[in-house]
Amino acid sequence: NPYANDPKRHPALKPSSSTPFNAEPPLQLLPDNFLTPNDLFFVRNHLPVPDVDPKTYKLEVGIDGASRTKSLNLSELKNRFQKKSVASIVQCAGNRRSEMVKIKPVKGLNWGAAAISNAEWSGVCLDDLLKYSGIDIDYVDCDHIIFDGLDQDPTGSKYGASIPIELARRLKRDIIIAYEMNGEDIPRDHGYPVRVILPGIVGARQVKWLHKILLSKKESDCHWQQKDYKGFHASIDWHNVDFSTVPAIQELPVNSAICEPVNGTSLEEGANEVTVKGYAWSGGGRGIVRVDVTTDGGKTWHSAELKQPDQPLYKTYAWTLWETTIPLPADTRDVEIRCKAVDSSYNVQPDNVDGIWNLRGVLSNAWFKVDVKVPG
Ligand code: MTE
Ligand code: MO
Repeated sequence: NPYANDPKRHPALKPSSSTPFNAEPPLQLLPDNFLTPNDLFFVRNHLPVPDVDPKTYKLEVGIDGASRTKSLNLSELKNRFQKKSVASIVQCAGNRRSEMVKIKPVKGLNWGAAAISNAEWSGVCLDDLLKYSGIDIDYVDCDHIIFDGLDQDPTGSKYGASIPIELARRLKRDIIIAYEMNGEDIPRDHGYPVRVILPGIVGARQVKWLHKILLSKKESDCHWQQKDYKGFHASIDWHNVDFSTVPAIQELPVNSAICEPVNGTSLEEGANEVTVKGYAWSGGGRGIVRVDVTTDGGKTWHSAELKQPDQPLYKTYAWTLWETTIPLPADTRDVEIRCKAVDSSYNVQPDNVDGIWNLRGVLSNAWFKVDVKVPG
């Protein structure tokens, strides 16, 4: 059993698969903490968790085809470079997939809306590491940066991913080769001892158990870069899909969810208002400028109070938690609460999931819907 050596997990995590381990925290717990506690942070593993010995761990950095590569051990990573921290979420492209499944089945884990968590990551700036390795990211003649993990399946094939060099140039000093998560060693499930943090970018590229950084003319040839984590329209299904026609998902679209009240809750008898809490986030460092909430199908909108992270509007990598107390319609016992977020480019979430359904159930970011009852 290749999973026998997987770490112990917090009992509150709700698994969507146990081997490999994939789990999300209870949605209503998310707004309790700006930084999600490490043991409640959602887990997305494609393979068994590798057991990495920090004494023998090495990170390799190089250019594809060039003979010289730099190799750094953990203490060199910790001591040779300035330490930098960034608060950044990790969100799976499949977050909220279960809402797409209700329309038509898709292939993938049945995630609710908590396949997203926020942490403060600390480590070395990728840019510093590349400079130290003799590579100037602005001038190097490469098109992609490939990140390889140490986790592998029984046939030896490994997890890996890449990002276009243009994205890396734009993010520059915000890309962290992280060895700490919320001030502690990164837990095994999240990539011990080292993972890459790519703020604003989909979870799938933020390779855990990182052992190699390779600048290349080519993308990662890994399955999850080439044949997965891409978006299509609803008339493309498994019989006619050609994954080579669209690029790999990188920056994620604007998204938000209501964490409280939970769908199906009965509010207090005769209640005439409700307190609604949730999260919002957008890709590419785009901050959240508004979260709109309605209890009457969108006739009346209320602006939620935003707890903005302490980050510039165009470099917002952490989530925005929000809260609002709004009146309930007087004439009904079944109340439909909806929310949508707007980011700094004025991108807004689509009103329903029908128009964005896709065979892998990724990029699910329609208005979030919670139905509650008001007895009395
Ligand atoms: N890195 C490795 N090496 N192996 C993996 O399976 N999963 C990716 C990414 N990095 C993965 C990986 C995916 S799809 C996501 S969404 C995030 O890690 C999840 O990170 P987390 O488990 O720390 O929440
Ligand atoms: Mo993911």
